[in-house]
Amino acid sequence: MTNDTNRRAFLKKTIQNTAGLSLALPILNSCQSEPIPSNKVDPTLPIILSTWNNKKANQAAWDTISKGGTALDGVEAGARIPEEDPNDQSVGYGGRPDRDGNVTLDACIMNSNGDYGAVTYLQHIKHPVSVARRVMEETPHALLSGAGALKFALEQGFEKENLLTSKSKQEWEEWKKTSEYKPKVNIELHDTIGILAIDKQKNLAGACTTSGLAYKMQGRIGDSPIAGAGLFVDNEIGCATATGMGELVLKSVGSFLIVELMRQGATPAEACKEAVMRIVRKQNYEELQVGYIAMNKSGEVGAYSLQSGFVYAITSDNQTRIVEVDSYI
Ligand code: SD4
Repeated sequence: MTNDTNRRAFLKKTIQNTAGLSLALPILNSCQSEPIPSNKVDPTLPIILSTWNNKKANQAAWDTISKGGTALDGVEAGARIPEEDPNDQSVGYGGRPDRDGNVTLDACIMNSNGDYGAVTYLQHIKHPVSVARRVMEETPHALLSGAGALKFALEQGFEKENLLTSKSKQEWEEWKKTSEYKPKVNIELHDTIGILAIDKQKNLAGACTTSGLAYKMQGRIGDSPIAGAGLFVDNEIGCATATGMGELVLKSVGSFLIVELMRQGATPAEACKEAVMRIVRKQNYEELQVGYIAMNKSGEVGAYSLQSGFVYAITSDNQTRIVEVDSYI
């Protein structure tokens, strides 16, 4: 056996032992894959996919892309909807604070060129997704955090606002009476938005924005603003995004894993399921939720979650449906 043959045999065996799905062989050819040409207009597009029941966000993304916007414009427009909704207590304005009463926001965005911009621990700015886009487009950096992110946002003309609504403040004050912290499946009323789009030119983009876990420790950052964890877009292959307990997603680099599994030939649904199964096999997930959604370059979509109760919103042909997602438990 040559060295190369040995390496291939080893890789094949290792992948089969760890993946649990029959997705192994195409990885051996991945170095030879050609970029898929992406300049033909496809009349069945755009398609918008987002976590949870984010119908209004999908509609905003659809409207933006239908009027000639790019997939990137669409996901930004979509993500801004829950960010400005005071009743959405997982995102932007109205988000639940950390245990010290600070509303701290995490967001990121990726375009079809593989560019990425993000903010973490951003306070006082209603639209972190738009600041993330400015980081991507206007700075030599990819991620700005805390005071620096706020300074940059203000320099860019974003307005400083109070994001703690009286409803979220009241709930936090109630919580402080016991200060018991135990994240639990779906009771956090997750509605963090991860939003993916493919436009008529078959270009992909994604965004993810959140106020993170309610009553988290001060300084805690979740998966949502981290490339490869809460979001990943590879315009040759597909895109994926996550919601739920960010620590589980961070430790398994879930969205990157999903895109790479799709590169190896998995469908979006198979890839999401395998990313959840990695958590099941390696982490302590009891009572915690993680949900993934994904879309490939052909506009095929899929999803899977750790626990039941996860839904996604899909918009195509100007119609939005809410779809219940299969789960491990
Ligand atoms: C986080 N993944 O900060 C986010 C929370 C979330 O719906 O998705 N909530 O861990």
